[in-house]
Amino acid sequence: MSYTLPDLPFDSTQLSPFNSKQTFEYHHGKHHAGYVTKLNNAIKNTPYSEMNLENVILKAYQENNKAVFNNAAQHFNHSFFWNCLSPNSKEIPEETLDELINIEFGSFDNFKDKFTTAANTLFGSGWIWLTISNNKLEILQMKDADNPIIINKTPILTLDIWEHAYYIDHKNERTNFINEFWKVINWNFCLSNI
Ligand code: MN3
Repeated sequence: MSYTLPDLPFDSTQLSPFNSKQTFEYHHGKHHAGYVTKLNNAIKNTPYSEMNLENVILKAYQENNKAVFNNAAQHFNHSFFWNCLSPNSKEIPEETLDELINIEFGSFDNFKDKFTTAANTLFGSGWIWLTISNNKLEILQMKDADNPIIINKTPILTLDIWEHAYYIDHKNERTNFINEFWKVINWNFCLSNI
């Protein structure tokens, strides 16, 4: 099988000042598209082309096949990230997710502080993930293309901390990008991952 670039699940003009239309033109239209093209080239005529994306990520990670792993994981990570964003964000999550956050972190504000600190302190490029495993939530800092699939945890929410995610709009001010992220989270999507 070959992969295609998914459409953004929102109007790219509606998420400013978190990210502008121009950022999405590059981040989705160039970076994400590039990962999809390189992934298709890397798996062509190999056993990877017969697997689903999660199995490609796991097997390539186990085999230390960096060309396949990096592009497969980045395709998954970006597709997941777009789904985490919405111009119609509610302030806090609902139902089960709200309950699990309170159990694990004490309060939503405490969770927000911990996730924000993880995002601010990640050195270099990577992703911040909220994951669930055995009904327990966890915030993870992961480098480069790494994601929770490689450690058998289920992703709920992610934030892209590569500079290409924020440099056009926020330059070196990663903190501003992270602060704006809290205003555009699609909590319904997050809840659907539990
Ligand atoms: Mn990115």
